[in-house]
Amino acid sequence: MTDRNREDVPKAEATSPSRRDFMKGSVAVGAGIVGAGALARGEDGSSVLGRVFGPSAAHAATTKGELAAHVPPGKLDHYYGFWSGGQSGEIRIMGVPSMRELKRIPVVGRDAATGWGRDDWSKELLGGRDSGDTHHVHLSYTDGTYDGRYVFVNDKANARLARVRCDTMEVDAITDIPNSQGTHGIFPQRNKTGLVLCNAEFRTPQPNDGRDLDDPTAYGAMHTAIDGETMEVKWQVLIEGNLDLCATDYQGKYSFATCYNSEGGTNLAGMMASDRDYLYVFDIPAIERAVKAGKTIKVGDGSVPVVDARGGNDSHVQRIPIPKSPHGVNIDPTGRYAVCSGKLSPTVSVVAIDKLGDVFAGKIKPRDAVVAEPEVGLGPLHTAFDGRGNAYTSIFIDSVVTKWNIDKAIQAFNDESVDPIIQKLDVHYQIGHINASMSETKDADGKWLIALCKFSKDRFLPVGPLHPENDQLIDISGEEMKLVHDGPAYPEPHDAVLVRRDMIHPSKIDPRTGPRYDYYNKLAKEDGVDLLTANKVIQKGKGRVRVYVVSVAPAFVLGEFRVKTGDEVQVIQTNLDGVEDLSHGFCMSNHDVNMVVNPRATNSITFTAGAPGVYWYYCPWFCHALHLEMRGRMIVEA
Ligand code: K7E
Ligand code: CUA
Repeated sequence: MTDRNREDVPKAEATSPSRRDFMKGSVAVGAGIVGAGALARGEDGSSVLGRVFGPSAAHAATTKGELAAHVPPGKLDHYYGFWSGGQSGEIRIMGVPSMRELKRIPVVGRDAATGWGRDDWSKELLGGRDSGDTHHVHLSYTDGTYDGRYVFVNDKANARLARVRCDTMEVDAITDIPNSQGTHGIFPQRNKTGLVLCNAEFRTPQPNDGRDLDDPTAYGAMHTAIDGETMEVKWQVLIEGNLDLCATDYQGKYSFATCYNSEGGTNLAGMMASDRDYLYVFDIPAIERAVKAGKTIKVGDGSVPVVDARGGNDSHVQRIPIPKSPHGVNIDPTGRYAVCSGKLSPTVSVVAIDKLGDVFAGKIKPRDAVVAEPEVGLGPLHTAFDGRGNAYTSIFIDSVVTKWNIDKAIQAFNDESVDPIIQKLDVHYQIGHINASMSETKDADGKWLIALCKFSKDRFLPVGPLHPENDQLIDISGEEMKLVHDGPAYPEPHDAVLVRRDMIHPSKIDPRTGPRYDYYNKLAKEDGVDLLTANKVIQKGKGRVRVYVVSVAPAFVLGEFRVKTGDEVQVIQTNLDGVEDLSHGFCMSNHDVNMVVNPRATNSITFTAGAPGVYWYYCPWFCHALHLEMRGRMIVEA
């Protein structure tokens, strides 16, 4: 096989002011092969629903190759689904296949229910920025599969990486990423809890200190490595193009980034000008050698070593040409292939990872690492895998999922008589991300697929101009994909992973470990109190007061406390109930103060005491038959 640089990739041509029409037009012009009419239509989700919502136990095969999505009352799901929450700044935990929403984890936004973003500890973590945009959730790995320790998620809005502990399902670290805007794709290394790689989607002046304002050719973007254990930024690689989705191999050697704007354009037409963009391949050991040898530059405050890899292929970075404006990059469960979705090309490009050594060594051209390029439909975005050699690509413009076979696609690259496409299934509508059970691990099990659709249109009761998203569940256990469930979601999940339930071990009461308790133990030490017994008011001077309170259902042990009007009051509450599901909380009437305190947890919140008078504080979480009686008085003196 020689160079397969195909010339059949279309030129961008604006045919309509609407973005979707625009994309469709631009892709169809040159490709002219895959039209909506050629697609398999008429999959009837409702008939499948009728069959699977029988009395059978969850997950049991009903008939050959068919799974039950109905989880009867009292039965548990077989998978944890971790969904990003987009503009809500959350992570959501779903039960799969029931699609029951089990929990929302506030990450980078405020949450009125729990007080996240308002209580002292979370405010400390958030550093004053309490909105965000979470897109990509990935769990930490050991030996190519989930190790059940952490969940990582990006905040695109504020260039941050957050980490959630899997025992408490609470955020324990948030790292600001320097020299970056639009932190988008992230992926942890898969051989061990090592680095988490983070892509900056937006090119900016480097450093962004007022220089090069009107010279976009001088802009660049960072591929950043953060230590998944310490959450420290270790190094960055500066690249000329933008960096979109991210992936890692299974060995800890390479990380990947798609680039949809190799042109360096600052407007739509400029970003779509070329027929080819790139998959960037980063050689992590080579980058780390350069960092160690001091072959780095200073950008900004110079606190992070930066390898400058702009301009051309070298020992740190290789650029694999991919048609056109690629978006997703996903690694198959064998670890052999990186699948890049063309977005503005109707193709996905399959890159053989075992050829990358020869690419870096200069023995073959970068493009020679592409071993297949099947046409999957208009607007391919992301790909999932079933562990049986099949791939499932989300097709945004056509609103379908295309199932195709990887080996056949490789054969078809040299033999046009081979058709790798197995099935196209309608989804509703405009699918973005897609993922399959355990798809991102070596344990991909090919049972369930979730399709995160960006538009729900007519699928649910109308609820005003802001529609729910539609997260659809698809059974992929058999030859044919079968749609089994529509799941309305509050905007806007971007990505999700489905994790076998035996891999996650949440604690039922707070283990009282980690940085939250470093924070509270420090305060207690300073005041000479024990958090588990302290019920007292401590004057800190300058109008500052700390109030320690312990709660045991159904009472605050401290039934009243006195402060002066205008005092800065910090209430530090510890819940002594070590009973599963027995959360208390603290709400101060008419003070905009409300937080949860989970079993055996400590939490605190700070506010300014209002005008002189009596204010009742109460426990807002239903905890006991005498829950309503769980209250006390703050007496504010003049
Ligand atoms: Cu919505 Cu992964 Cu941010 Cu694709 S991204 S669709
Ligand atoms: Cu404690 Cu309600």
